[in-house]
Amino acid sequence: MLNLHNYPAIVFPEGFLWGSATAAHQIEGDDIHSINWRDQTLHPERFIHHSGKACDSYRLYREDVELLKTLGHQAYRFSIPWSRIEPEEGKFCREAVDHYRDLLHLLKEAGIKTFVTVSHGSDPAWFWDKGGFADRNALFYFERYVKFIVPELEEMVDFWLTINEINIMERPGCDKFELRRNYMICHAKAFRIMKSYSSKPVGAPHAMASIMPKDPHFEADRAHAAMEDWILNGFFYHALRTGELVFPHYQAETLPELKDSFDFWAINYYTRHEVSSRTGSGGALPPLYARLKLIDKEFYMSSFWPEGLYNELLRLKDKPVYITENGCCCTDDRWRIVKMCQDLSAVREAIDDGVDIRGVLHWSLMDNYEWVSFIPRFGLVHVDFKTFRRTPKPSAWFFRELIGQNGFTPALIEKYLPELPKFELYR
Ligand code: IFM
Repeated sequence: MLNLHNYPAIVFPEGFLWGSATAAHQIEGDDIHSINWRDQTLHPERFIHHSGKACDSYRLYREDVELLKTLGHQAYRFSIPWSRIEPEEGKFCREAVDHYRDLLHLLKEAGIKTFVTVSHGSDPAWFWDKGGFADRNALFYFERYVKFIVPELEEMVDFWLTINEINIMERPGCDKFELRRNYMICHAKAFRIMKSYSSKPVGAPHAMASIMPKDPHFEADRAHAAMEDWILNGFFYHALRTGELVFPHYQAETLPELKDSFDFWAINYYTRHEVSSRTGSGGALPPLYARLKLIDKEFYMSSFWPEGLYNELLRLKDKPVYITENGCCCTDDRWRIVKMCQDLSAVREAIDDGVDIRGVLHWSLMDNYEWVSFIPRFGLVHVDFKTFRRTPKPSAWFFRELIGQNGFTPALIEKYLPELPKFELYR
């Protein structure tokens, strides 16, 4: 690993946007009408924890805006839970709409730019009873929801995000390609609706990862890695650029509405995966070497790989890029600072090499519910899940200073990391 104490001073272009990101299901609590809540209740064996009150942010949102102000964030990404807006089919909830209007209003007053995701894991349970994203006949409901919510919030939103991480969506019993195609159709519809009501830029957050062959000298591993990379990354870029869906073992298909359905690349980047053609299951796994023991649990986020971020970003020179998520979960908060510096230096290099990157949103503002448990803590701010007390970690103050300087210097790194954290590896 590179020695952070040898890093040069890094400055970002003027006007670069710094902030953080969250999602409703993960912070608000009581997402009772969502399919995730229903799954947690009906199949507790699939979850380590129930999301319950999460960070109680639906109630404490004013405090969270204060936190953003204190920490100097210039932008905030959050999501609108469809489950609260339309808890029952066709019944839109005024109180929920007003809640998000108020949140947007407070952010606007604070001068914080907003990135609003209209779908980030809070689909209403009733929608999935009708087939959800797996059923083409049910997609009409999503379109109706987007047509309702966009004009309600439009005047206060700065950037729209359609559906989070379409490229890794799966659901038990659903055909992978059918599901992906339907998400693509919905993204394209959401994009067109947003453009018809709003002049604000629209993107679709993409779960980007660097895919590596386990044995780079073995042809089958290289071929396998190339295919996995297409399925995860290339498929999505090609589809958004051209409207064509090209998926292994399926007849290619073109969706005219999908072509060029984005104003900027919205990128969520965390790590790399390794593929082996000898494991049977194939699929992408965290690399077996150098797996950092960041939390006391096996988790996909176990390897830092800024080189991957740099390489992947070079594929995206055709439109502006916002990093809509980047961060790590760790028990020792110093790792967060290490990863931030590594990934941001990769971002700076990609800018130098011609990628038009305009901002970075840290995942996440605060520790939150990581889909099956509260164990991975991704927050700049520590949350006590019993009292909901928020306490900024040193990384939050580091980030605040970084925002103030629009970059970082060796002196700043040494102030927060006089000693670099010690490696502890999973074997
Ligand atoms: O918490 C998730 C988020 O909901 C989507 N992107 C990855 C994050 C960390 O795993």
